[in-house]
Amino acid sequence: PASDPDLVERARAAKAALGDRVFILGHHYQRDEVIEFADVTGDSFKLARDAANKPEAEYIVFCGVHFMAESADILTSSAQQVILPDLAAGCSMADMATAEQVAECWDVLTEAGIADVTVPVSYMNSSADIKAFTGKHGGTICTSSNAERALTWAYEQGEKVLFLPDQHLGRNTAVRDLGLSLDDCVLYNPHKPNGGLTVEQLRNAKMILWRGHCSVHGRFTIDSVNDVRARIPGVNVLVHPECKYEVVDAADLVGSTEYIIKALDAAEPGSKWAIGTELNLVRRLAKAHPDKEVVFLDRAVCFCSTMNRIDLPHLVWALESLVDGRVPNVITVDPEVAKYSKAALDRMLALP
Ligand code: CIZ
Ligand code: SF4
Repeated sequence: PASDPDLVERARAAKAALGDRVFILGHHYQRDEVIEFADVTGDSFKLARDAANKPEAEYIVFCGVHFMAESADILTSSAQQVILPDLAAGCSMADMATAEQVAECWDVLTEAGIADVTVPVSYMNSSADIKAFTGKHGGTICTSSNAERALTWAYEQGEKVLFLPDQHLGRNTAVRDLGLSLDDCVLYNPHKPNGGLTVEQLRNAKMILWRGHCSVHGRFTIDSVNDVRARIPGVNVLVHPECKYEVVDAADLVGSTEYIIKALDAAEPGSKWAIGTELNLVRRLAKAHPDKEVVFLDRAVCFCSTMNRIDLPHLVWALESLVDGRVPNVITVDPEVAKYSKAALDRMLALP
């Protein structure tokens, strides 16, 4: 549906009134009506770096989810304020690993005698608390673009990896890119005593996967892949590595959002693509490539509901508040947490 013309006008006016004082970031999974006002689009890490490269912007309006705004706050200067237009825009995956649960897990590993040979690797999609835990224990952050390099580095530092919080990205990278076997991986369930694992299992494992997943990418199944192949002969199935192992295995190509966007830019006219990632992005790609057939991998509609909380009314409210001299929904990370998170992020930036 078309955006309310009145709201579009108000967003334009507020943005123009703020000029260079505001910088609007739009994650790839945001609604079209929001992306229209973004100064830059990207994945969470690219956006955080873009914000850091805009020191003249006092206000960073982050159209994305909470952990992304935290990362932007960690990477930008203290003079910049990061604003999340709706505080309820969280991430179900990031919420699957709390600081308390991860501290308890580390105690379990310590008791099993393996903590000192285990390196934590945390996906960008995690809270600042989890990034800080990672930094404190000598680990690194990774994105879906550099997970292979991050894991390779981690296995040079220690024998085992504790991968947080996305089991699928961890398993897919360990098995497909590093050549570990599925049996080298164990799944740590934070809701069970000892993670639901025996000490023996923990000691034998090379990869300890946290039992978290993305509610959007986790929905794609082997049936979605088989179904689209039957429906569209010759289709290229391209999925995000947050999808389940068997889905990635059945796909033709796997990669991050930036990879998916580039793959379609490079694709031949007339080629056919079924994309397994968030629906706002897939619909925009379909629109941007009318010479190719671009479809969503599943028959069901599959938006990220928390991403979608940021809509034009919320953006207008945030911008108009700034025009009125109020700074709404500021995301600030505790300085101690920010320090250790930054250590983990810096380790990622230094990856070979
Ligand atoms: O699934 C997500 O939320 C992604 C791809 C986030 C990101 O890192 O941009
Ligand atoms: Fe979180 Fe998945 Fe939504 Fe990304 S798409 S913000 S990982 S729930």
